Amino acid sequence: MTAEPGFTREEVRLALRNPGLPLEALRHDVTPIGTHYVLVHFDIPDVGAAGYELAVDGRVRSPLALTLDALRARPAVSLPVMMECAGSGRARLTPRPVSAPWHDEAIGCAEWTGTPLGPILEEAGLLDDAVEVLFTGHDRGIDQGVEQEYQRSLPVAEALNGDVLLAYAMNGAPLPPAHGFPLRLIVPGWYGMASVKWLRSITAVAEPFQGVQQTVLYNYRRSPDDPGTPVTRQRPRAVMAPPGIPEFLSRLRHVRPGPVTVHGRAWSGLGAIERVEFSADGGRTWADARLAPAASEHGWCGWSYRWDAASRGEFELCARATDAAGNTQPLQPDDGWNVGGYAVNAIQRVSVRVD
Ligand SMILES: Nc1nc2c(c(=O)[nH]1)N[C@H]1C(S)=C(S)[C@@H](COP(=O)(O)O)O[C@H]1N2
Ligand SMILES: [Mo]
Repeated sequence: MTAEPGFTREEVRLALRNPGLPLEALRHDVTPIGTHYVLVHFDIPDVGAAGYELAVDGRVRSPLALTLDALRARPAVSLPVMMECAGSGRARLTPRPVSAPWHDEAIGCAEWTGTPLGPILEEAGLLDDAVEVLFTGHDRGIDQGVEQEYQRSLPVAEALNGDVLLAYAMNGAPLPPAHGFPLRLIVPGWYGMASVKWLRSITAVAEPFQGVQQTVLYNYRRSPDDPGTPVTRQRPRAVMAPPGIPEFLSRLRHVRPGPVTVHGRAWSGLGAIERVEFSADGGRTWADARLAPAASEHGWCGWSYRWDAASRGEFELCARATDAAGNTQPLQPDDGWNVGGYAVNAIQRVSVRVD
């Protein structure tokens, strides 16, 4: 289903259930709990810590059942991880796919603590015919006419990647209910759909997973009958904290004449960020922003630009990131149009009045 130009009641309801990062929170290296975006497809399931057990099964030699205490007793790792919903930027498409109407705010960079998945899979012993590892949540619902648990898979090699975590803490505290209590997957560098929350089971499978969240949703399709390809890693993106002060309703920014330091964050799941550029004229001319050294492999990196707001008037501020693999951001959202509106990483545009 697609819509334009006004937002539908369904989109407004989804937006109220799924808050985004208030962009002023880009000032924090680690996104505070409560400002990190949330995306919950169905309902937050009622999963307690007592009696919780994670099943590791399917094409393995020795199936496992792990309690939370057993998971906590394993080696622990804490990683800042830049998470972004693949629906980022969808709200700017024409025609607009009807789903969570994200603009730029489906982002957050929390510090996740958990135990690496790889050694658990090795302990269970993946059989030779295992091609993917399927992750199933405790949440259930109906989408595309199909009743389902929320499920996504990873190819075996990605699941064995050392930085994939089974996380039980966010910023040092137990996972909040909306973020997957008591246990979730964290897949650094991938769009958020891979990081399955409220984990119930991990199943090695001998055939590629064909579920809705992989083959219909979170899948790049040019038309409804295009088989498409599953969405995987994050495309590069730079986002700025809008400078000055906002007008309540329009969100138009007001700044005083003179130098204005504009700052933001950038990331890519396809290579380290090598360059961030800034434009004050809607993307016609660009200048290099200053990049802070990357603090961690899977976090975001800070950038800033000293903009000389010398003359009064209206300006359209933009930022653009480029990664080490040469990927960058398109100027126009519709360049990335696909049925579900995924990974639309067109540049952000912030209207500012200097007065
Ligand atoms: N079980 C389950 N896991 C899930 C989801 C969900 O609805 N159910 N949403 C996914 C999507 S699409 C995203 S973008 C991230 C959002 O994680 P967050 O809410 O912690 O930011 O969780 C992913 N994991
Ligand atoms: Mo998402």
